[in-house]
Amino acid sequence: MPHHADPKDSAHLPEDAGIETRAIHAGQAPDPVYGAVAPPIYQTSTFAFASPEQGERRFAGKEEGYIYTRLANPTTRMLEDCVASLEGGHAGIAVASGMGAVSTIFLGLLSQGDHVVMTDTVYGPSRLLLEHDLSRFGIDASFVDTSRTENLQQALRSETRLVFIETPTNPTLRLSDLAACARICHQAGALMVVDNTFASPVLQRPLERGADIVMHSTTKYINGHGDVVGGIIIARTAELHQRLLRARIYFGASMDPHQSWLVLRGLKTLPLRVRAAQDNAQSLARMLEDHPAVRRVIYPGLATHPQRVLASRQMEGPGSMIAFELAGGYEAGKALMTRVRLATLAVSLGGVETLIEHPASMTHAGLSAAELEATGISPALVRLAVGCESLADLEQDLSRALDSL
Ligand code: LCS
Repeated sequence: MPHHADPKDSAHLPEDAGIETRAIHAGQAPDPVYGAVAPPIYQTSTFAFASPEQGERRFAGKEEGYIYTRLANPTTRMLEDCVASLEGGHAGIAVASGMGAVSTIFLGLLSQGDHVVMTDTVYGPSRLLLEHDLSRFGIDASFVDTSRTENLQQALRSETRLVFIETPTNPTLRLSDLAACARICHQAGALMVVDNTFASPVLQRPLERGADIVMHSTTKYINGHGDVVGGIIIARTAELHQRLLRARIYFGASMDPHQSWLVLRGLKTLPLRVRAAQDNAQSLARMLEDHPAVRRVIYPGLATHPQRVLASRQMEGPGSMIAFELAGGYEAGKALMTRVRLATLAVSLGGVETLIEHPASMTHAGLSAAELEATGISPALVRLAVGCESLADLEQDLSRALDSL
């Protein structure tokens, strides 16, 4: 496997640098050519060799250095090193989208006859990929509510190679106990992968709790500005990293340098954005809970969330996703989504702008009626991805729309 050099060395960072410092500096140092403080965009598909011998040495993995952007690129490498530092992993692998991360993990680590256990409520397409696509390659999967560890234990088979956990789940905000799940996976000889998109490394670092691989849709909090799709995978060990890097290179879901640069730019303010949005969400969740038009609010920061204790044990905060059901069901939800003005009716999340959507007919529309019911995605459920606008404006927008129902 060809290697690449590390031109951006962040050795100037103290070992114990805080997460705000690492989000800004990890993997980056002033440009060695002109001293540019902002990371340069190495918008090139290929890299010149000084001699045929150098090309040969690089391909043979005997010399560090860049070869070709699908394999590795300096701008992308800065992003990979920065997120790997935030998650506490060996190294990062940036890919074209969050689904590119999910598929690269499966294609890189699974073979015909293998079995996967996945949290039943995940981002719809992550489940559908296993159910409808990887099943064609002889890979079997079970979908269970991993918030109860006994379900995970029971679902494991001798062929289970991988357990894929999403916590908090999209969109029902159910939590799985990461440390307990990791113990169960490892006893069974399975790898544990965690989709950490909803929490971000600011609020939850699964590798510290025993996960082997963590992944993100960087489209969400990591980039945070609603303007670029992307994904990243961080492995705990060099061995897993090499297997996943090979899958990225051969299946070809590499992130483009300009895309990497945009994500790197957004990443610098990740801790600030995550906390600002979370403060807004905490207040909005209470407001929703007190409103007569609302039947039920799901938010890990509310006393009514059944896993509030687990949330405070394994997360540094409840985040900024809220799910709620209106007393008037789907019809009332549709009216609400039409009447809000500041919150935008759109899928996605984790950006500075507040978005509202209907999971059963949008993000999770590919699931069958039975699957939706089993996973608690009722027709009445509305998902609110809280952004960083002024709290008073968000409160006014939501309460005006709710009062009109
Ligand atoms: N994992 C999670 C938890 C997600 O929420 C998403 C996208 C993905 C993976 C896939 O990432 P992508 O390929 O889109 O970058 N979630 C979306 C959502 O809830 N609304 O729109 C997209």
